[in-house]
Amino acid sequence: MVISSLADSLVRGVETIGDTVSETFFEPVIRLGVTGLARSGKTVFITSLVANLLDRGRMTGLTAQQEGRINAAYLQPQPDDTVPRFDYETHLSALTGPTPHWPDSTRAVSELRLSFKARPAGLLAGLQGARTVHLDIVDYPGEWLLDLALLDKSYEDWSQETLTRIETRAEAAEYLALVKATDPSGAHDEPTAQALAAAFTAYLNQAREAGFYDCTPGRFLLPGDLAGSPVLTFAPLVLSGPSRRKTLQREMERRFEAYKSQVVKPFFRDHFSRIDRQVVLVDALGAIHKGPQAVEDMRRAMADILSAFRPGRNAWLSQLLLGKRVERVLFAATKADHLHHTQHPRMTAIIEALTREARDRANFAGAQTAALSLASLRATTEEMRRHNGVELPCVRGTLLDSGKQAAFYPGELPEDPAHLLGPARNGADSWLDEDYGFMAFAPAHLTLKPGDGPPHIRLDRAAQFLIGDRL
Ligand SMILES: Nc1nc2c(ncn2[C@@H]2O[C@H](COP(=O)(O)OP(=O)(O)OP(=O)(O)O)[C@@H](O)[C@H]2O)c(=O)[nH]1
Ligand SMILES: [Mg+2]
Repeated sequence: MVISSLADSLVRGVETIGDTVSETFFEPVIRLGVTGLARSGKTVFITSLVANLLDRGRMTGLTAQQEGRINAAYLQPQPDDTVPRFDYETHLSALTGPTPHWPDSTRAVSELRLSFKARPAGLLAGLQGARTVHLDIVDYPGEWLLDLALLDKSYEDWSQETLTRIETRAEAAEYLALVKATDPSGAHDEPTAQALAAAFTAYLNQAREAGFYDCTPGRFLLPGDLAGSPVLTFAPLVLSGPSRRKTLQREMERRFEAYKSQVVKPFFRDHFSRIDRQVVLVDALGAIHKGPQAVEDMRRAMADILSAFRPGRNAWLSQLLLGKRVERVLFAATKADHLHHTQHPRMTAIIEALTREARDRANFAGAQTAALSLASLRATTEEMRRHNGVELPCVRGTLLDSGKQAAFYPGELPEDPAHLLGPARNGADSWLDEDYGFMAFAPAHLTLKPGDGPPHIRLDRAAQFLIGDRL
């Protein structure tokens, strides 16, 4: 334990020196992390952000663009040779091709480098010519941040906490029955371990479908090339004391520790520790549609995700970061094109309230935070429709299922976010006053003017907060 954290901080130390030297003498690099829970809109966000930074006609909210200081932007080979490249071209052609469709789910970390030639602002502008600034965008699943909490736990604590939490969930019934029939002090045999892990993974998948967000270990849902390996073949059991040699419990314990050291730690060391700016995407509308329990669960998951940005709580992580911290964190409610713009301020108030606790923590750690609602790719237009004598602010788009055009009114979000978050916290089963609809729209057919990126809502404001000060 001691040796490994020492080694980690050595690696980090060498890297820090490397970064500083190149930043001072050569070209500044901004590492932007993009995360969010599954389906929160990460891939669409990065694709549209990059397209709109390459063709900046719709980026007037980005000061450097408004001041005409960006001479050029272009894609470059990324610095990390072992991280998959973010497949920008494929995702863009899905969104903007002749038959527009949403990109496929992505299940791992990926990276893309975009470089700018920009003239500095203010006094330096007259003295210095254009300089190069690199933006390295790193896409990674938010579920991986939730795993940070595992580092402080023993297998025994984790088992007990997990089983208590899922006790009353219908989705867990099958798994819990299997646990009951399992003797952890029996001899380890692989088929039993595999059956347990498979049943636990099935529970996690169902729980996530049902709107629970506390679905860790994160890699069980997104195994990538670790699928089927021992490091993902463990599960929580009812334990009654320390493990003995060769038992199922001892082997599960060993694999849990291996998951921590060989899956969780490398992610924080190789990716998380190098991030300067972070955007956390939240599909708040999706959660509101699912109901109070999903909203409360999402609030908790956000607080947990954000504990990674207050590393003081975790000794291993603080040591790894050596005082380096994420400087800015943006919380963005995505898919705002599902709402008429008159409702956007309410959406933003909800995302602010939903992440309040988490934001207070990040502020405490010295990072600047902000919240906004955005649409990475606007798929709708707005219209007012008369219904039972009242004018309703609607959005119109192509329905994903049928391909038909439809106008849609999602329901009126409350002015005071507490009207949603209060019942959610108190365990309400359904919303009292409103039902919130959610409709999946297909991306619209686009004909872009030269110099314009895909249509969006407030993507330029997001970019300004995240990188504007460095351009
Ligand atoms: N209307 C609308 N829908 C969006 C927008 N962004 C994302 N979506 C919807 O959300 C879905 C998920 O978006 P992705 O960008 O693939 O989300 P992700 O976080 O990368 O998802 P995973 O890779 O599965 O974790 C898309 O398939 C769209 O249906 C948007 O700006 N507007
Ligand atoms: Mg994705």
